[in-house]
Amino acid sequence: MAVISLKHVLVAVALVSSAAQAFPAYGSLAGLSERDFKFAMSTLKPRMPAPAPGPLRFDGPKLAEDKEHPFKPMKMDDLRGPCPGLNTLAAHGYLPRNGVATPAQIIQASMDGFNMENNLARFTTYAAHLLDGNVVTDLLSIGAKTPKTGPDPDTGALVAGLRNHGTFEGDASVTRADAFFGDNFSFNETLFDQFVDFSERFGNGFYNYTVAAELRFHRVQQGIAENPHFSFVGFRHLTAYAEVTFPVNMFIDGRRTGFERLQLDMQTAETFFKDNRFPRGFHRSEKPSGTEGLVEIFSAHPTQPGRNAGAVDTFTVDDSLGDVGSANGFCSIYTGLANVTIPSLYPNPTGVLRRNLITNLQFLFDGLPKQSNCTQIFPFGSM
Ligand code: HEM
Ligand SMILES: *[C@@H]1O[C@H](CO)[C@@H](O)[C@H](O)[C@H]1NC(C)=O
Ligand SMILES: *[C@@H]1O[C@H](CO)[C@@H](O)[C@H](O)[C@H]1NC(C)=O
Ligand SMILES: *[C@@H]1O[C@H](CO)[C@@H](O)[C@H](O)[C@H]1NC(C)=O
Ligand SMILES: *[C@@H]1O[C@H](CO)[C@@H](O)[C@H](O)[C@H]1NC(C)=O
Ligand SMILES: CC(=O)N[C@H]1CO[C@H](CO)[C@@H](O)[C@@H]1O
Repeated sequence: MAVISLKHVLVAVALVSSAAQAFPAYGSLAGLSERDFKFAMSTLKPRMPAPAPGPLRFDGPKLAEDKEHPFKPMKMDDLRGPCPGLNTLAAHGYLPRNGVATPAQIIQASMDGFNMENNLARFTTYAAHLLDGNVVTDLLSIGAKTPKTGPDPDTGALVAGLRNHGTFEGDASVTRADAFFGDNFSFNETLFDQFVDFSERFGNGFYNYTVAAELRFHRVQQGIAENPHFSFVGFRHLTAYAEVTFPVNMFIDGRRTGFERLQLDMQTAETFFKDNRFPRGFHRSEKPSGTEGLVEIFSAHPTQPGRNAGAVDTFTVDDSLGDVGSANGFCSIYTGLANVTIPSLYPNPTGVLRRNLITNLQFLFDGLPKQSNCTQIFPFGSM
């Protein structure tokens, strides 16, 4: 008798707390149990995915911190994550300052603030949205408020947005430590000191493609030697190389020319990586920019995708989710995402979830580089 009433009390408490605890509109629906999914759908407002913005009309350099985009310090409830580019865009109001946005807003902001090239902005953003966003509400958070990255105990939601480890966010970042070491998204002073040291040794005090090649390779070697769970597979094999080109292509003032245009000074680097803001007077890139320099950075020290097997120095090659260095590099990464990783997050989608997954996968495919000629994959069928 006593046991039954205690059980009733617990059930009642659980009902009250889950009723009070609506599913967060930006929480990922990946991997939810059927029960949690039903609850989520009962509280969420589904939206048709907004169409992807096209290229900029004026695509030259432009003052980033203009009248409409002043820097403002974070408020208590603002969400920030591992990407210094997106954190900066939110701090200046190119993105909603709270850090929750639609994919269309993220693409537009990356173009407006940094002149990121349209296809790259689309491919990156839809990959992020499919991996970490809420595809039913069409919202993605660029990070999280609390350090917590696991599922929310009340709703099962993955609320960490881009801080979520192992989907987009990954190991071997140049200014953020691996998740294994505890803090996977914050600016890390020790690693930034290493960034400065490499820039002194290989770039005469500036960060450039030569420095990027050395530092990228070194961070991979560090991961293999120090992190028993070091993982460098599939999409991460691409983003790790793409991200080291961004500081040269998009953190340097677009009014520079010649050799100087490709040499990033340390004060500017620190303003973006640590303070997440545009330097005073900064002008965005002079032309739509993306992963220029990636091939020469990769070729300087080619690596293969793979992971440590639970102990340091046990790196084992695994190219089942793609390999940037292979003949069809970009397509192999796309195939890993569309054929394996994304369907594994959503094993049996139906209704509006399935519809929006199909739409976002189409947007992802449309964002592939124009010359890439990849075979499209339809893991959820077509509409
Ligand atoms: C288009 C949408 C974008 C998305 C979804 C995105 C997402 C991310 C994520 C999840 C990471 C963390 C990956 C990791 O290192 O573990 C990251 C890193 C990074 N992002 Fe972005 N990003 C975007 C645009 C940009 C832009 C426009 C810039 C620069 C102007 C930028 C610069 C960087 C840099 C430099 C890193 C590397 C940080 C490091 O290694 O310490 N991103 N981005
Ligand atoms: C910064 O990164 C280093 C190297 O990965 C790591 O040992 C250290 O614990 C990190 N520091 C903080 C404060 O997270
Ligand atoms: C990087 O800087 C070093 C030192 O100035 C220079 O020798 C090298 O050519 C630069 N690399 C690139 C790609 O600009
Ligand atoms: C996609 O995965 C299936 C197995 O789930 C496999 O049979 C097929 O060959 C894969 N397609 C591509 C293009 O890799
Ligand atoms: C694109 O791929 C198709 C089939 O995979 C092939 O027949 C065609 O020649 C390719 N086109 C280019 C421009 O590479
Ligand atoms: C795997 C993972 O998410 N690791 C960590 C990421 O960073 C946060 C904040 O320090 C940790 O709480 C997670 O355990």
